[in-house]
Amino acid sequence: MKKTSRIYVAGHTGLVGSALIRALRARSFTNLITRTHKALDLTQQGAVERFFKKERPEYVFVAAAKVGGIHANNTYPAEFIQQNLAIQTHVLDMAYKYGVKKLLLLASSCIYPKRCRQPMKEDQLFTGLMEPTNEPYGVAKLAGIKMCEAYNRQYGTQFVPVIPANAYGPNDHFGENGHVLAALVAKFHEAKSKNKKKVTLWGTGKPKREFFFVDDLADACLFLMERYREIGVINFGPGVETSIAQLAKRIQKVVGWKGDIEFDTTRPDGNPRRLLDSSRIRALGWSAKVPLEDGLRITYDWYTRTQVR
Ligand code: GFB
Repeated sequence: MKKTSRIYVAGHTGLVGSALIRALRARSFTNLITRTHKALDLTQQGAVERFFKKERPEYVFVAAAKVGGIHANNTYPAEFIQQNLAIQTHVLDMAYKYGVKKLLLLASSCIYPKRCRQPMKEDQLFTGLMEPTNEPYGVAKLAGIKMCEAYNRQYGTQFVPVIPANAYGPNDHFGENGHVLAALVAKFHEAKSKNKKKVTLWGTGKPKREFFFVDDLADACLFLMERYREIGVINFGPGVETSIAQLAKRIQKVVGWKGDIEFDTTRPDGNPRRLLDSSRIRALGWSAKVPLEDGLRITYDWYTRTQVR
C-alpha cells in the first residue's frame, strides 16, 4: 500500500474498524474511505455497487459485521446469519468487479469446531461441528472464507480471510448483548457506582478465551495487508489464555470494586477453549504488544470517559 492508496475500511465506527482507522492515520495513510451505516447499508447490493463504482477503493478491510456476545448470538440467530452473509457477499463481489487490489475479510476464532485440538491451527477449520450458540454467525463467516478462496481461484483476486482472537477495547458494546470482556466491565462498574455487594456472571467461569487488544489486532491487519504474500486463511492473537473467572478478578481490580462474584450456571458457557495457533504470523515477524492488564486499563478508562454519564 502507498501512503496515498485509496483504502476503504468497512465498519469504521465499530470496535475493529475504528482501531484500523487509528492505525492507518498513525502511519500517515491519507486516503481513507469510510461510510456510516446510515449512509451505506452494506446488506443492500445496489447501494454497495454504487459506492464501489464511485469510490474505486484499491484496498479493503472488511470489519463490518453483525457481531455480539453469546447472548446476542443466541437471541438473534437469523439476523446474525442473514446480515453477515449479505455484507460479505456484496462487498467481496463488488471488490472483484471494481478491481480491488487486496482485501482482508475479518472472521473470528468461534468458527473452529467446538471440540478442536488446542491451539487451533488453520487446517482444522471445517473438520467438525461448531458451538451451537454461535453457529449461524460462524457459518456465515465460514462461507466468507470459502467465498474468498473461490474468487481467488476463479478470478485471481487477492482476498485474504483472517481469524483474530477475541477482540476487546474502545468502541466495543458494553451492554447485555456485548462480548464478555465489555459486558463485565459494565457490570462491575455498575456494581461500584450503585454500591452492590454481588455481581452475577454467566456460565461456570471455566471457559478460557484469548483476549486480544484491538490496537494490536489492527496493527496485525496492516502487517498482513502489507507483508503477507499468500492468500490462505491465517490466525492471529497474543497466544495467552485467560479463564472467565480469572478475567472477572482482573476487571474487578481495575474497576476497584470489592464485592462477591457468583456464576449463574443456567446460562451457557459457549466453547470450552478457543486458543489460536498464531505460529504463521509469528514466523513472519509479528507479535502482540499490549498485555491484558494494560488493555483493560485503557478500555475501562475509555468506558468511564465516554459511556458513563
Ligand atoms: O462474550 P462471549 O459471548 O464470548 O462469552 P464468546 C464468553 C463466556 O463468558 C461464556 C461468559 O462462557 C459466557 O457464559 N460470561 C459470563 C459472559 N458473564 C458474561 C456476560 O455478562 N456477558 C457475556 N457475553 N458473557 C463470542 C461469540 O463468543 O465471541 C461471537 O458469541 C464472536 O460470535 C465473539 O465470535 C468473538 O467468546 O463466548
